[in-house]
Amino acid sequence: MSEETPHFRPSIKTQKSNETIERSQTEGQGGETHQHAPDDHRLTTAQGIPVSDNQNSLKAGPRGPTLLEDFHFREKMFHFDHERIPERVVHARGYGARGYFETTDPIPELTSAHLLQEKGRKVPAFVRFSTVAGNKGSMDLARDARGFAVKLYTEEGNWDIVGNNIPVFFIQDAMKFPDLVHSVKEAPDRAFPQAQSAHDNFWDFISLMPEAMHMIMWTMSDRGIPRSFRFMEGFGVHTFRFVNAEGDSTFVKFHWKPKQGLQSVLWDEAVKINGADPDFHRRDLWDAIQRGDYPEWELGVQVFDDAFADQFDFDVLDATKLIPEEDVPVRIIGRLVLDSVVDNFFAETEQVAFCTQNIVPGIDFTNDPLLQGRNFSYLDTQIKRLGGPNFTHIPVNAPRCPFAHFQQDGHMAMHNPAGRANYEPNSWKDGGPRADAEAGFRSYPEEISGEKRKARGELFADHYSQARQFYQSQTKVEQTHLADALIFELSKVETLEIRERVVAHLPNIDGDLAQTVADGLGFEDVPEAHAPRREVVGGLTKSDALSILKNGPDSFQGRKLGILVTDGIDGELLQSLKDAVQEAGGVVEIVAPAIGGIKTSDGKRVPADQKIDGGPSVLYDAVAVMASKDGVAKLKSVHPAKGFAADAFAHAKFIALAGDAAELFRAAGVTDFDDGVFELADRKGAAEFIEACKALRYWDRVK
Ligand code: HDD
Repeated sequence: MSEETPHFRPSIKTQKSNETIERSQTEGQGGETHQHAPDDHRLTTAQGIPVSDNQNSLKAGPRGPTLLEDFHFREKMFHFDHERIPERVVHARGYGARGYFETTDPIPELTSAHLLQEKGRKVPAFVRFSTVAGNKGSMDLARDARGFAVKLYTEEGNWDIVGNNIPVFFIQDAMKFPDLVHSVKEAPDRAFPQAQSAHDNFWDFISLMPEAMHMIMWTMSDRGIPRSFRFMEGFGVHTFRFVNAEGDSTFVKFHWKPKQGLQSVLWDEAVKINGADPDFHRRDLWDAIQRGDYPEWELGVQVFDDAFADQFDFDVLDATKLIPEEDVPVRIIGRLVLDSVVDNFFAETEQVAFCTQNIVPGIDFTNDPLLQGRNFSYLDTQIKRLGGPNFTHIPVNAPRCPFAHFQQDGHMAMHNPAGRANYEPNSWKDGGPRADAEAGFRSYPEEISGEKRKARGELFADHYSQARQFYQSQTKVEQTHLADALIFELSKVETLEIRERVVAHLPNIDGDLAQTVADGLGFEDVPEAHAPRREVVGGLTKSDALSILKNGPDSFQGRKLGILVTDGIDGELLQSLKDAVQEAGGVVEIVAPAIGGIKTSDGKRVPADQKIDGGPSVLYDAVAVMASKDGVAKLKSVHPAKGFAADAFAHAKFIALAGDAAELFRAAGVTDFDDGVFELADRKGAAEFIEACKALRYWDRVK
């Protein structure tokens, strides 16, 4: 047995890893933890002591026991054993990216926020998207709300807008948050189900919390299964305040509108994507940024005053209600662009600490009881996760503007005051910073009075009106998806009484919805409706802004075409299809029987991106199948190839067929080709097909 094991040096010459290495040497915004020079390959301990052997621990003889004095082994193991920090109690699964925010329409008349005073003012941003219920390793396509948390590093400190992709919430008072989260996460005895709401505990809680009904409409809609983080809206949810330089205040709600348009997947796709690529959303964001297709959102504000709030049918402090865009239009004031992936996931995405209470002068809170509770909770949770009060010293959390205070010491203190003064007032010459009554943050001096009571505002008791408005604002296709989702989820609920108690809320929302769900669950009748605590407000106008399909992209930009190919296909035709996709700003992935790719009829090799069983059609926005006579004969006996065809058709995708590809579809049971299926013959046909793909789905197929 040899005492010296030769060093293994991994090759790092893949294109992708080279890119990453270059970037991390030049940028390093968030992860300046590695202090050694890039060309220094000498392995050391964390104390900087050079290491002679990284394969063997120190032993008394080659077969002897390991010696305690092996400080290298001891340190390596000690550090490894402490690698994990507690995952977030909610929103554990998430993915972050860097970018910037730029003001496009300044609003000094509304707010004194420095960032929003001038057109073109730009600040760095960090955004983390997430699911809510699943743990850190869960799959991306769970049916769930998505977190949409934005940290803006402004010149007056960090401003966090910690929102979701849904503008309302399940509950009205933060008091109920632990109950909500306990109910949706795994049951304490069996530790399942994870990352899903389709179980008894969740629906038991919901059935007893009518205030959740509006949010339930949203999570059961296709908003709960977005196609990508890039194609979702974001919302600040609560009503906040703007305060201008004169001290005047207006109410404001924040909206992030994706330039890329809205898009979701179908539930059957979600289920299959979770198996085929559990990292679908994070991969999508990473790939888009890496190829320079930077996702962009507009920041919009709905601004309204006390007079509007007083005549509005609902309480603007109630986070289970939204303000329809038709009532108060969204004014676009800025844009958020994500143009850089992180250097290190842990340093940035895992350690980023969003806090709702991080606001800057010119912004203020309202008395929304959910927001008030959140302001307490977020700071609290950072201590637990990041280990102490100095989490603002971690680069991703540190302000990018000058800062100065008298806080000191504590675990991992990195910014330490110089000099003698660590208290105020003091009489020292360099006595440190002082408060600034003019420029400093001042709360809006709202007059408050009231009895000290555990209670809620009267209008909070309306639970169904906006749920109805949401449902009725959806297209027929979307209404069907929503009903199907409720049927799916409730079919996983084992306790009949819980199923019935949930369905008994639905007649208060929409009679047809109640009937469809009752039928889908095999009920003889719709259960008797729960008596609403407050009369449902009828006649609310339908709002197009609430539908995804009415806010689609009308472009194939940033979307993906999967092309299933075989040997012997027409190489020129393939190229014209690729060109058409590229022209539209989309991406192509080649799927083939083997990862080595195929040979076209003129003998050219085309490498594949996916082997057929790793590239099912659910991963793509549209598909093409190009197959020669021999090729299709082989494909017909490959189950995943038939699945590729059958799923693409069932999921209402636009499909292009070339050569003998139609035979694969017939073998997969698809015989009725409709107008969403294109015969691909030449360059013109390719362009026409991609033009049609802008609509993303051929919904007529599944009407
Ligand atoms: Fe929360 C994380 C969004 C209500 C307590 N929340 C968290 C994140 C998002 C939201 C996006 C992840 C941030 C990140 O990426 O690190 N939460 C919301 C929204 C809510 C909401 C839109 C309703 C409008 N949350 C809410 C309430 C409470 C919390 C009522 C407690 C009173 N949320 C937390 C938390 C988390 C969190 C426990 C877990 C990890 C963290 O804060 O940093 O404090």
